Amino acid sequence: MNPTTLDLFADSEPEQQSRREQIGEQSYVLRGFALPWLERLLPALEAVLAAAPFRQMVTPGGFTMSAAMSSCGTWGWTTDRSGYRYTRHDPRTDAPWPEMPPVFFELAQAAALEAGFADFVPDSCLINRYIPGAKMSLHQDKDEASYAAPIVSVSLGLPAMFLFGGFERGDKSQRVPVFHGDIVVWGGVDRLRYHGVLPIKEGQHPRLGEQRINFTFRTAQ
Ligand code: MD3
Ligand code: FE
Repeated sequence: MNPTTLDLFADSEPEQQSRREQIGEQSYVLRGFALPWLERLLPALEAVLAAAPFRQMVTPGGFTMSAAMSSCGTWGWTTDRSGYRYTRHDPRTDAPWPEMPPVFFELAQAAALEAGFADFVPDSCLINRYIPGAKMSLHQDKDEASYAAPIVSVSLGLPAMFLFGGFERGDKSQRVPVFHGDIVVWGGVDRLRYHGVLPIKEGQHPRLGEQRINFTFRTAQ
């Protein structure tokens, strides 16, 4: 380890085995950050999904998204033929979205802090499920009322290749591999970058099976 590397870890909790990689001016990958939280995260995830199961949504253009989605927190992200929006209720059942489990909130806040964003208060967690072949095309996250807060993304299960683009669709993207337990945080000047996920490759994850699950925490309102 050189002195620069040591400085990088000077502020981190000693028990949190995590490496921080900077991928943009205000964007970081926190390798393995979610791993120590996993045994609390998974039961909480099961409870959310029991109340609001995964479903595949349709875009305004009429395409069925390959990733299946659910949400928890005050606001859930949905799309249908009439557009994209955050809603307080699950349109499948008309029930309020399940509350955000405390362990979700605490993990998102801890990861944001690790990336330099203090006081992150997410009010929305979109949960994406990818099976092999599923992908997410290049897009910007801009349905939120303000872009002041960062976005925190937790990856579980099968690995994925993120596309980390620029501020216009045609800008060159960098490819960032993400693995089980990694967290990506982006905000500030990087908040409106285009991004996407390449098709997930076949595989079996020892804990999650043949899928990738991603939590995307946002301050929607
Ligand atoms: C931000 N989800 O739900 S999040 C979404 O893995 C979404 O399910 C993806 O995009 C997923 O809106 C990716 C992580 C991510 C990756 C690359 C980015 C966020 C990024 C590049 C620039 C800005
Ligand atoms: Fe996105």
